[in-house]
Amino acid sequence: VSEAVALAHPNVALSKYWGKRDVRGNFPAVPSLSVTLATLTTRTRVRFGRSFAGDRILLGGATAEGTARQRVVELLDRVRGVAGDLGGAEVVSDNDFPTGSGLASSASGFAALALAAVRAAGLDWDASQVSDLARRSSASAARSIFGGFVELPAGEPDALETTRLSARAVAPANHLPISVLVAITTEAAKPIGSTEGMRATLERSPFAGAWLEEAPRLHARLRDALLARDFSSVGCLAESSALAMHASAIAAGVIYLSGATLEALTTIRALRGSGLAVYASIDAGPHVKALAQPADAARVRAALEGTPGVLRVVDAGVGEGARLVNGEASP
Ligand code: 2P0
Repeated sequence: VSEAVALAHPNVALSKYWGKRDVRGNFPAVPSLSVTLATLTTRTRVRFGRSFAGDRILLGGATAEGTARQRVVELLDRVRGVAGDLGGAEVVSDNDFPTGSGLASSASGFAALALAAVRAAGLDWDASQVSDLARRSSASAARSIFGGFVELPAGEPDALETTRLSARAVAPANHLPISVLVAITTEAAKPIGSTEGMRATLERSPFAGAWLEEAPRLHARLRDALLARDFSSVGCLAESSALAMHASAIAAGVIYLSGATLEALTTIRALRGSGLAVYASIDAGPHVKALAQPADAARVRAALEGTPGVLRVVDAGVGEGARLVNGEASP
């Protein structure tokens, strides 16, 4: 039996990925740039054993079934396809935050799973290879392999499906101090998964074309602002990216926003109207992420905690990429 345990955090995209080039191979149609969070953690243990009867997958204490199980088994099969006969796997994965509600648990989940599976299989892959493996399961997971500010380019599958597409670090965590205040508005899982929401947006939204044109432009400007350490421009462009993504999705009937989401958005925009540099980001769920400078974080947090429909606020800084526990080196 060989095993490895990995930790990974979610990330929040400043410039959003929304839309696949082609469902085959899971290649994003637009580039994205994210911050990896310092809190909210997935911990995943993978064991391979020739005596194991099949794969046993425990997510959050419950045996995974259906699509959730299938997505994990597909990743394990890719690893087995390279490493050879490893036998069955036992996967035990837990989050210290709500799963499947737009808190990017698939990002931290598949990042931790990819790293733990690769190492348990004895493969000596670098972070870029682990990131490509994670992307095939969940594109945002490719970014959680790295810490700090991370970019995932758009990509195109080739006929043989051997094209690699990995995220890469753009700047370290200390490049631009940012507090990400996550206003949690529900504990429930989201009604429309990201894959389905993206597909519906590209197929049905009258604004799909506008999104696909605008997203790379916002991304390039945001990347420049980040490299220039221009916090206000980064925040402003991040809010524009989130609003453009949701505008295109809403027009296709894909609505992740709730009343509480709009209340929190209103709070952030009112704070900004009073002179505070704070900006909003929203992913495929009803939570709102406020982007602030650390000196302003307490004020933003208090305002969000006083907002109707906000259950609690998690203050996350910029953190590390996926890593092994048990004293082993990171990829
Ligand atoms: C992102 N999201 O850039 C965007 C913004 C949600 C909104 O990536 O289908 O779980 O597994 O590749 O990565 C969430 O979708 O999608 C996501 P799949 P994923 O963070």
